[in-house]
Amino acid sequence: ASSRFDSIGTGESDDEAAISNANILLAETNDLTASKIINFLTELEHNVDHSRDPREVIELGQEKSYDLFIVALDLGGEDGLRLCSQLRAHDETRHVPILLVLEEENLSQLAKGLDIGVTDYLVKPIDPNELRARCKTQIKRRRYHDRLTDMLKKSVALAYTDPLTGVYNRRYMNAHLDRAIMEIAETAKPVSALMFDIDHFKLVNDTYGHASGDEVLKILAKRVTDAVRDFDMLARYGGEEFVVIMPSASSEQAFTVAERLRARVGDKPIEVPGSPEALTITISVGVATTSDPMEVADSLLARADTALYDAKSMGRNCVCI
Ligand code: GH3
Ligand code: MG
Ligand code: MG
Ligand code: MG
Repeated sequence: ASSRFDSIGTGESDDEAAISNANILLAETNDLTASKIINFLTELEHNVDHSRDPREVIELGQEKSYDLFIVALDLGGEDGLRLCSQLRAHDETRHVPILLVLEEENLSQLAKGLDIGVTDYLVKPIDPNELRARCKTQIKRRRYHDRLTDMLKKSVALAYTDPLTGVYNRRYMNAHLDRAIMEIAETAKPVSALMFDIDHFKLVNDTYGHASGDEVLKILAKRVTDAVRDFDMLARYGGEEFVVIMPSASSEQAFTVAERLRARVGDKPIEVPGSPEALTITISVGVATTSDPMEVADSLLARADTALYDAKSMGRNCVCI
């Protein structure tokens, strides 16, 4: 792409490449200005959508993820600043930078625009190099903002989920279970906990490698997630031990679910990359139930663990209460 950039006199093709492919939405009713901007930005390898209608711009902004809006102050009788403030009012477009395009004689409107949240501006007639520079700055800011948001989301997720399987982690599950048990005081409905552990999992690792073992854990977590109710919570309790918290579930109901999980896991062999044949994995499950709002999570889990131990002693691939 460097030859194209050379044609407009920039010597920074590496840097340019890093910010190509931006999604830009142009709101402009002046066809000449619009085609100039579109041609120029397309040559810089950006994707440009064009609209002459503020309502359509708002709609597009909801549907598609844009890196930049370029908005003309004068939209053929409609007010570009009004559009800008609407873009700022919607969650999907709130943080997308806006470049305002205006005539020199309207520069007095700029202060109002900046108040509304316009990020930068261009004065007509548009100078291509200025357009390039200002777009580049805004797109860079946008990408930086996206990266920060991404990092923040990831660190928040890390606080309550297990990175390998994506299910809740032990700490979060414990707090959730304490809350669920306290709610028994109001609901008068029992809370059950299932604890399960993969049978002879060490053998999977020893035979097919740790990476295959990880894959089994992921697929197992997915199977179990699909098999429980939306308000049941699956958490990774330890290495290959998981817990399901079931609010409003009696001992019998929990046992039925445990049997269903055991069957779901064991009935269908798991295809694992790196292993020649699909692996049949079984689990042993311990079930414990409480109707006492004063019981603590650790005590209920200890009872589930004891039941799990019984299931192992009974020969595995079974459920104990
Ligand atoms: P049992 O039927 O008594 O549960 O036998 P087991 O082999 O499953 O039990 P054991 O506790 O002896 O071994 C558990 C194994 O789980 C040992 C450990 O290497 C493996 N494991 C724990 N966490 C992970 C993990 O994150 N990934 C992989 N691949 N293996 C793990
Ligand atoms: Mg074990
Ligand atoms: Mg095990
Ligand atoms: Mg174990």
